[in-house]
Amino acid sequence: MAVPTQSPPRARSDWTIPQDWDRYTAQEHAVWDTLFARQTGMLEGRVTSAFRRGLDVLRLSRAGIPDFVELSQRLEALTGWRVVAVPGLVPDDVFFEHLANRRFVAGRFIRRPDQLDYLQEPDVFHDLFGHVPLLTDPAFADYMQAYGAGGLRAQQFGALQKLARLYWYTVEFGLIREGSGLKLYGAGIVSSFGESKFALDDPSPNRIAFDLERVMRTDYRIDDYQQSYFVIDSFEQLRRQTADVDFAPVYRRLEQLPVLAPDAILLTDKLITRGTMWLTPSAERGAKACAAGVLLGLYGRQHGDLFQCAAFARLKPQQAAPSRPLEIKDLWARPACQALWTGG
Ligand code: HBI
Ligand code: FE
Repeated sequence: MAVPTQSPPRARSDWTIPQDWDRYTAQEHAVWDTLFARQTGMLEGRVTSAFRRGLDVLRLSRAGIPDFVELSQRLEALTGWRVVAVPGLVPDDVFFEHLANRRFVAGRFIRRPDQLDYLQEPDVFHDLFGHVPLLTDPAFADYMQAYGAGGLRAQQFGALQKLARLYWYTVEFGLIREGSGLKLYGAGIVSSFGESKFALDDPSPNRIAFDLERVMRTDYRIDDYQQSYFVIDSFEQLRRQTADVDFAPVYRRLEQLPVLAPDAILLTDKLITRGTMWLTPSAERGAKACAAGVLLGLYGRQHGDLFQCAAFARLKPQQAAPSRPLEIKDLWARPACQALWTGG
């Protein structure tokens, strides 16, 4: 989506705006509460312990949209980060400049009650609930600052795309090893009802041990659940690989190598789970997929996970399932679709 190049009329030159907390309506606070309750329920047992600690120490469970000033006081005492309000997406250099100075930019607005699951631009729920709890973790907090500083340098190398992939597959859609299993930490996952099930439980996506250069080469999807997730061992690992690291030689090396598709698997990958890719999004719509779409449409839900189900119906026929063609019950077996039955 296009990001305007000039700061909007009411914004300051760094694109920040007043949060105007007093101007949120009761309905807006209620949307936050609904999303918060649903998401914390879903994340039980799935999210990294650092995230849960963050929710606690920042008191994010209190009712209503948090006040950025008060939230920033708690956060600053812990890791030196603050949260500032912006009208929406901001240009890359503005974004990086804020991160490099330990300011996290958060959308002021909140989605409408009819948009609980589907949103194009990050709102205050995604930005605060998704991103801010982990900023209480010292290693992750350092990583985010290093990322901002790296972004400002990457622009000089024309390497922004590579760095954006790193952000995508860690900050937004990262998984982490914890105990004997995998846990969620990426903000795009933890703020999404459907993807917080999909990313951990679904047989479809690949789950691959994190490797910095591998990730910087890998394209990503912005319109659907990921086809590959990358798994870090610790936030310390992210900090080590980015703080005070000069990416220039990395960028030069990567220039020589082909970009990888989101579903690619390399011989050198440490695969944790090989995805079945039976839910490969694709522009092709087979007859079955249309039938599935009609059926889903008949079900009458116009929003949220229905979108995801409909998107999943866009399968490449040969990839639908190895032994038999896709059937409607395959779609209904999806966690996201089951939520439709249960009203989840
Ligand atoms: N603006 N508000 C906002 N939030 C972001 O996450 C964001 C942005 N502008 C640019 C940007 N992200 C990208 O540069 C990163 O995703 C790499
Ligand atoms: Fe985000």
